[in-house]
Amino acid sequence: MAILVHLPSFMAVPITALLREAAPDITVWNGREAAVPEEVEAIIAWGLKPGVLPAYPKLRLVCAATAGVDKLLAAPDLPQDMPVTRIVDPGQQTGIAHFVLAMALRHTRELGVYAGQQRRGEWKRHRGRALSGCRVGVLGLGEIGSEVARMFAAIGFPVAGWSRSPKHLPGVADFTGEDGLDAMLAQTDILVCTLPLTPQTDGMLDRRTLSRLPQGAYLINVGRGEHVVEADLLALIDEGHLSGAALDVFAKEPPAADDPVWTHPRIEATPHIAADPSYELVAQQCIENLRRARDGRPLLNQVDRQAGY
Ligand code: OXD
Repeated sequence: MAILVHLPSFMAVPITALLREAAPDITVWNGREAAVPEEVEAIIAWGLKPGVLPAYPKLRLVCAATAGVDKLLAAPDLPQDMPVTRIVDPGQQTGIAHFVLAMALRHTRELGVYAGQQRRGEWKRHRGRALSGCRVGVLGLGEIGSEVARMFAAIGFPVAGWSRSPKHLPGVADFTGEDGLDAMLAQTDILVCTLPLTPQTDGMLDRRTLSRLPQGAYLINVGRGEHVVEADLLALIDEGHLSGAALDVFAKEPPAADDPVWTHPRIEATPHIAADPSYELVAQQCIENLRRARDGRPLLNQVDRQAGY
């Protein structure tokens, strides 16, 4: 029984060590060079280039080391019946909600404006906006979006959420479907994207959608960069329709050196740091799922390949 860790080294090194410690009976290889292809039964990965999967004839399981599985599901040679699992980590959900809240409060309390003033030696007070008048709309009410919505509601923001089916979260107004999306956007001052990336949500935050937000609205994206049509977002900010955006994810990470997000005065860009999943949990879940797959038992956090998450 063997697991192949196929991840960038900053994740691969700790996860490999944790796997070895937790399951001395399982062989764990960090990187394809060392692995014996015929023995690999599970791969932990983030994305898979064409040609990787067919090299492992005994593969039973692909484990994402992350909450999002879009890069894995995009692998052209991922067999239709190959089980894929993802990470569901309450600690990561809380971390992402803290990050989103920090960005929202930075915006509502105009901390970016004060940082600029400090650099210019300028002492000028602005009237802040009451949280109760700042309406939040959360796109996607999965584990992460629900936690984000819950935290906003807990500190007094009016909160709405848009999801495939109504979630009935306390203190969160439900919106569903195309009409529901337009209705929610029309009453959203801070839009938070926590959606999974699927063919339906790819490019969803384009000029048409973002224009439905009221003048001065702000976007926080912790979903995927591909949700946002960046040129449309920047144009709407420059035209004054939107007040700015906090972007933690990008279609290309890192963005190209000449990407305007690096320097745009109304964009807060962070390098996909909202919150990582716990590496302990990644290792434990992969081991548990490999044992389950061998015994024919149901897997933990198996991805619905049709839905794409
Ligand atoms: C992700 C993650 O899916 O960090 O981006 O878990």
